[in-house]
Amino acid sequence: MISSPPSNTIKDDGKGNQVQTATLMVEGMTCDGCVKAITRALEAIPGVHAVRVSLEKGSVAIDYDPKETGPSNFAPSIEAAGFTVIG
Ligand SMILES: [Cu+2]
Repeated sequence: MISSPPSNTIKDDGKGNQVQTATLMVEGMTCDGCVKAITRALEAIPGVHAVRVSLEKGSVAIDYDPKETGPSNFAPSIEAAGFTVIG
């Protein structure tokens, strides 16, 4: 399996707000229930705008406002939902 480093990109939402995207590799996601659980857990964090889960890649991409939150808040929420963050 090829492992890639977590990516971190910044873009502008067109309204002058910064939106940053963090991509985490997560182990243990197998079905739509897992996708919903992770999405719900992350969207509950203030400053998280959008969550995109790929079961195929085992990745979770999180769009967030860097003024409000950051990747250090994401892993604990994912793990609290019962999954393991591996990268
Ligand atoms: Cu599941």
